Amino acid sequence: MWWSVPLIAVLALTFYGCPSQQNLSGSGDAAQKVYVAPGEHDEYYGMFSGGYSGQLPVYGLPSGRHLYTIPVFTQSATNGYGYNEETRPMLMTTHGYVPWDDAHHPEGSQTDGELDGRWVFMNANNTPRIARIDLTNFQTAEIIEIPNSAGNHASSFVTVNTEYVSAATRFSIPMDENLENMDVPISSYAENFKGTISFIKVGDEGEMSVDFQILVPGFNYDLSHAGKGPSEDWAFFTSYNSEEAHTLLERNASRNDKDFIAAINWRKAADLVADGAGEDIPGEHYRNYMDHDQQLAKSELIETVRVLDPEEHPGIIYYLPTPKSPHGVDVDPTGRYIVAGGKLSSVLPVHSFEKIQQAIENEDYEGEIDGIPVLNYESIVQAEVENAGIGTLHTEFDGNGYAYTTAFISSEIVKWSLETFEVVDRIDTYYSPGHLMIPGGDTRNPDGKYLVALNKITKDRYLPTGPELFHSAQLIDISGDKMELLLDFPTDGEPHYAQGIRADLIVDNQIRFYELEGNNHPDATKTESEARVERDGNDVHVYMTSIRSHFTPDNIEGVKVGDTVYFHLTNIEQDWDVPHGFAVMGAQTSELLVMPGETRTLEWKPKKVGVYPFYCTDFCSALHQEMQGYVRVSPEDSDVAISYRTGTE
Ligand code: K7E
Ligand code: CUA
Repeated sequence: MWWSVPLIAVLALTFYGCPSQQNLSGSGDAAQKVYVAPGEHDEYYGMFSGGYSGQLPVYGLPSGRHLYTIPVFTQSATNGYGYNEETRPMLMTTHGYVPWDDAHHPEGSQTDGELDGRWVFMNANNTPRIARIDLTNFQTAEIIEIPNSAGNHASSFVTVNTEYVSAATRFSIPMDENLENMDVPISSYAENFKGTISFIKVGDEGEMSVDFQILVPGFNYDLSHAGKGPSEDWAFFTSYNSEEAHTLLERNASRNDKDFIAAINWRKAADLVADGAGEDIPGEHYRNYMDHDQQLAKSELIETVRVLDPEEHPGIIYYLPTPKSPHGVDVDPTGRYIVAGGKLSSVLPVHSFEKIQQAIENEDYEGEIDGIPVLNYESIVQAEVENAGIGTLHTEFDGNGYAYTTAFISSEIVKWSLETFEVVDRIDTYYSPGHLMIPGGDTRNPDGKYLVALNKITKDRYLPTGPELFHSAQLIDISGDKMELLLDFPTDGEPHYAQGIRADLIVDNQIRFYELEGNNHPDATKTESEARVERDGNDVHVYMTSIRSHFTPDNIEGVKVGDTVYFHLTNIEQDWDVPHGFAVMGAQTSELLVMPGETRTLEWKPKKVGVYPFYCTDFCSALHQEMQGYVRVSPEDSDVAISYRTGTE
């Protein structure tokens, strides 16, 4: 019970009212370093993945303030994302409407290898997808499904100028052009299961398209990072299960001493595809995007995908042998070193990009798998970092010549030198870190000031909340020789990775409200005089406006049991931070929360005769409680005609 020591220490200290003294040498000093006075702003936005919440919670750093949660792969009752008619298409997939996913790796867009504050990409692991989040309004702008993939884990990492976002299968699956041939025994894994590594092209406005996929052997592909500097035309993907086991992977996929990092020359592959190389195969997938003009999401179905077979295109992919079931793969700021997380390895292997190029040139291969040359380990490894902790997973960099690696089992962060490859410092974390984040820590130019450990196990860190606990994030000062723990705060959902983005890259581009004039939603109501209710068979459309502190109309009659009512609410305010909400009794979705200048639609099917109140859910003015109305619902065969009004008897 490795955690029992700190647990006992904490229980002992609790008596003295001082539960978290571990590693806090000067706690007054630490408090000073994270104190952001009321009314002052944080230095960084921390975009933490919400893991199985499917969302992207945003924290201020260094304070740890929870600023906002961006709904991405999961419906959000807070603002109606995925519930209202405008945003539902965002969650459309070839499996139908999928209102939940498991979010993993947020990654900021880059220009010239540095964060540029335009977008954050994030992958869905369960039903393979990549989202693009717009940082001008902190909303999900686009979600693309990844075909021929299962478990989109090695995702969504960007190339130096955001030319591409990557994706790779975690679970290999049967692949065949003919759907019937996908129905194979699981025991035929080794012959029938294949993996794909996908490159999703990002256009100037951010629009995503699956440009090509590279067919790879049926291993499990785990994580990725693109190169930079000398390696900027390359991307690296770890794999495990080179044993191609299909049951009890815990044992059966841990047999080989080494698995592989796939090194892909994406530039070369992209050039080949641009010249017409590869083959279009079936690969149905949805692309869902917000139409900015109409402020509503649209879906399009794409039927095929371009695939490159490495046997036919030598030079696009090489395997780098790497001990042993590696997890993370990280490229240092100079682009010279590729660090693998050796989750079952006693050393942390560091490959040299220069040596990789040399080995390719010399055809220094130790074998070949399905047309993919396997480079000689001894020829490409620069160093094996010793004593880097047990269960090493992920590495980030400070830009000052040091790397920081999380060790899950020994529950620590280990700092080591990129010159001597020796460990120079270590700090305990509470407990079992997975990812870690340094603002800009995976770019060409990290801000080596803070590090956040994203811990998987929380145990005794906070007041207990029953069996389920939030995860714990720990902010560590890395500006000096010794790491110092500053702050510890809970995070909503499991933070697999995060991005720290300098606030000044984002704040100046913020949208404060949508211009009513530019709202081209087909059901928008821009003035109260245009507000109306229309019957169309059994559908009733309510074209409604909101402004402090009333709805127009607020009395509606003529609705009947059996009708479907669509409330199209336009918030006609033109001011920052004045949303209005809308809820009606018996609605089977969430409320609407409508931003100024925006139109949102709630579907409602009243089941019983009666008079139903509706109200604004967001306390918008002193007279917010007065912001309400009624819908009269008559029997199915009633002859009450549609009528509506506000402020008249
Ligand atoms: Cu990036 Cu958490 Cu998805 Cu490692 S994985 S921890
Ligand atoms: Cu509008 Cu409360």
